[in-house]
Amino acid sequence: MNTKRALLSVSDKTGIADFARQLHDAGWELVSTGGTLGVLQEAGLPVRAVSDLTGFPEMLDGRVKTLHPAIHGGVLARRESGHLAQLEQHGIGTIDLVCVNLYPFRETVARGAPDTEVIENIDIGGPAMIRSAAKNHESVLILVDPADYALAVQPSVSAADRRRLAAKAYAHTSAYDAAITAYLSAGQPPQQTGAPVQESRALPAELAEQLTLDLQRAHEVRYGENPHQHGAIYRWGDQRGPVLDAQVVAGKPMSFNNYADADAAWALCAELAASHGNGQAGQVACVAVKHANPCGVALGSSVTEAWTQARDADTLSVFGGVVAVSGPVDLEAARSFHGTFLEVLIAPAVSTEAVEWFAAKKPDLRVLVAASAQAGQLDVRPLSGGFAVQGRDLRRWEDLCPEVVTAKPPTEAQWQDLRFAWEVAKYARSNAIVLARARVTVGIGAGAVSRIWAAERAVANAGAAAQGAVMASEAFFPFDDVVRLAGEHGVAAIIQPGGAKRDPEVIAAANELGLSMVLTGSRHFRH
Ligand code: 93A
Repeated sequence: MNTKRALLSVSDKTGIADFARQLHDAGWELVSTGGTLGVLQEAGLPVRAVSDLTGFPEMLDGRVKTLHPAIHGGVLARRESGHLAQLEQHGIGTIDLVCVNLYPFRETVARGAPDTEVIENIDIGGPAMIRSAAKNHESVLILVDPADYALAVQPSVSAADRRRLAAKAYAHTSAYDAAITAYLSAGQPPQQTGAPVQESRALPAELAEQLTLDLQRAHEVRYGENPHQHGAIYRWGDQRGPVLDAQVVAGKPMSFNNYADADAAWALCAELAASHGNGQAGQVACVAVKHANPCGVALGSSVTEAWTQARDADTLSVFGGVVAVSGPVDLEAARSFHGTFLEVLIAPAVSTEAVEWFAAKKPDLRVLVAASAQAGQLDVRPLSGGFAVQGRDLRRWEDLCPEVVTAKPPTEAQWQDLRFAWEVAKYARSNAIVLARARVTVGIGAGAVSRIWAAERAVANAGAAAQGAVMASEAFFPFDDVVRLAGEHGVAAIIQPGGAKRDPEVIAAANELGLSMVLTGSRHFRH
């Protein structure tokens, strides 16, 4: 059998010498570009220079190293007589493994390097090799991630793994090109004046790399949001999710809307549980969701108490809702769901007796045991022909420095409620106003196109319960109207980001009405 040939050309040299040694021990011939060659030679490994294969030196300050038929022919040739004969005619040998990582373009941008240096860090030869090898993945192994080195030294690599590595390779080059596109689209770089660079919130490389095109069908659903729409649930790469991987222990199969709502309910429930002691100190969280918005949220001393309070917070909206609880559901807790029509219940655990009770008494209710998985870090919104992507809103209460701006500060109990209401407001669609008291929501206005309407909805839901409650707003008040409405209904304290032009008027209104107001400096739109 012919000796297998591996081409190694990496900017990040971590682990490359060890990997090359394993390849060498397994009988591979090693070929490398200048810098990588030096590292391998220093490690005492026999390695050939790319220039030895191409008959050309690296030229144009390294801009042309591997861009040559001796390299791309060796990678791209089909392993069949026609192509192999052509290689032979030109004295080209096959290349069976390509291990490349690219010039550090994003890192160069991130450290504020001058434009000429950034442009020089646009890798051309590397992506070309990655794309060639990935195209010919049936015959060539393509490695862009040191985590896959171990797989490559196995005696044989399955067709499925080769294809997965190829998909990963194209995801790698497309993320790289996306970063170049973003840089160039931002226009002319600023003159190098030494002025401080404004902090950039562009999607960083670590997150962009999660934008793999590796998608797998995770669940079938009967249809999409409506019966005349198609639908399916997909998994991104090898990510797991608490709802995506939840176990359905009772009830009907999950629908498209059930997945979306259960995910929304669980995300808020998990944040509240983490923020308020997760079952210790008697704090169990319950979140009822309708159409991705919370409609009743409570902390309680048990699942039963948290659930009954969340239910009673808005007995109309909870009908047909999706409920998440942060504590295990036993038979007694299960019985407390009697009498309310729900679509989905999700919990970290459900006892056998509870499952049997649900199966007998509420056969349609989908009962889910959440998988112990972190929620993903990316938040994606569809656009026609593409999508908008951002890091998830991971800002927690501990990350804030809330500032009291009124003469009257909140009481200790009101602080607790402000924290709770702020957490709920983060998970409600904008414009969102949340009223809460004793860590139970008493009125929620969400998804309103004007902030005053969100506030009107919230106080109308609350009725008499607005008296003495606290209010949270996920974004600032452009006018003092919401504060005046809150005052009229007896709201005692307000938390909001602040930062509006009319903040002085808004604060003056709060002082005039004897309310407390806390500014967080942090907006939480959820559109
Ligand atoms: O300047 S390039 O775009 N031209 C090339 O022909 C080429 N071939 C490999 N950059 C090229 N590379 C890149 O060089 C690889 O993607 C890798 O990042 C780097 C490895 O160079 P060295 O081994 O000299 O450190």
